Amino acid sequence: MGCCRPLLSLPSLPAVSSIAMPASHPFQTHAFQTDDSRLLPIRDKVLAGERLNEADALALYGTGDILALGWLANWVRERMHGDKAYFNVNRHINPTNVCVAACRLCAFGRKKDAPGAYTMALEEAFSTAASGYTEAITEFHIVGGLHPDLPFEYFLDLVSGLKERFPQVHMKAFTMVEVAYLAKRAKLTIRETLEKMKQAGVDSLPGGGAEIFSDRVRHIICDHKIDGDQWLDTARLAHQIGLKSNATMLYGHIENDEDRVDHLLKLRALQDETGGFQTFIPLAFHPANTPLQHLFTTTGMLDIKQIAVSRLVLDNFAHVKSYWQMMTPKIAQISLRFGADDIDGTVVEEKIYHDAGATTPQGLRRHDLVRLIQEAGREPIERDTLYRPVTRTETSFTVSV
Ligand code: V47
Repeated sequence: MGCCRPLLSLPSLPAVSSIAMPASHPFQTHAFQTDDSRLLPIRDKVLAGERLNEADALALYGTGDILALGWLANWVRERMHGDKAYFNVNRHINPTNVCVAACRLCAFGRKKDAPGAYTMALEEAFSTAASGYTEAITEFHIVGGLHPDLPFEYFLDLVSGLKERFPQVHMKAFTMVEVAYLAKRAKLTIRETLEKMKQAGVDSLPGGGAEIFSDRVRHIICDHKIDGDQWLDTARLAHQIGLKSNATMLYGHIENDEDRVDHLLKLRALQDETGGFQTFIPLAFHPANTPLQHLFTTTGMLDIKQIAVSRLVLDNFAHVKSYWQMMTPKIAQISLRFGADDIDGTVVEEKIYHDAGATTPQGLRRHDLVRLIQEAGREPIERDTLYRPVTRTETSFTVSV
């Protein structure tokens, strides 16, 4: 690492392995080196298990020393998970793309009568759920547009109908944005809405719709969505009634480093309060076919940096996911050495990023995910949505509880 450049490497400190590696940390053994002096105090904090602050997070975003940043994030990742890298066998279901919101970031949503608009009848959603895969699915990931006419009962019947037909499958359904919209339409409180969803069979919530909490940016990229505080309030209520959720951040559009740090710190504060987030998933913006299509796509450097900074700042999140659909399988794989411990699942059918120009496959097979992880030198662990290990045969699976 850094063989040919002048190194600001720790004259006054003993070798990293002796100051910082607990005996129980047998993995990363090569020494930390950097040509960015701003990283030295941050390294000390990370190795001491101290929380990073706003200035630290900004310095991490500001560095070009991706290997030093990766060293730190990998150190934390290995301390938390050793060599384990998680994936799941899941299927995405998008029951409708009809959406009242018209967000500039989005290529998926359509007005009701626009070409390409669709809404699945319940039977169609049930048969979609059963199609496109051969290995037993452990999770349905269900998200869609904000449909102006579909009643709340449609969504409850969708989940209860799926539960009835696939009782072993975890229902990770509806973003905070959908929950808040359905509450408004059904004239219920958010808590009542979440409770009814839970009764119908929702087991946890995905992390979408968080975008970037900054009002300035949100007004431009997703003006008609709930604001950042409402997203956080909805997540808080979900956690309070016992539903775990994920959290996301959309980056690589018009936000700046301060916006990203603000977003991460707000998530960290809520996690301190509830402990209800399972995984953080940074989502790289895909501009094609959106009103923001003049923007560039993200670079590999930014994608990897985003994973590493997330791992270091979100010290109270158990998992950082490098979603292969969003990052590409190649970057997701490399991320497993830069802070990520999860690459998401088989997915089967993906619409949101493919409408926005993604060139990744629609789905990957279980053995593809295993290979990506193994070739990164990590140990593949199939998990369920709650990160319990899954053991499977050809046609069935068992979750270790
Ligand atoms: O909420 C929409 C984002 C999200 C674009 O919880 C876009 O396990 C990039 O949240 N370019 C949906 N991103 C996806 C999501 C997700 C995915 C995988 C796993 C989990 C999880 C959650 O996708 C949206 C929005 O933030 N999005 N349009 C776009 N053009």
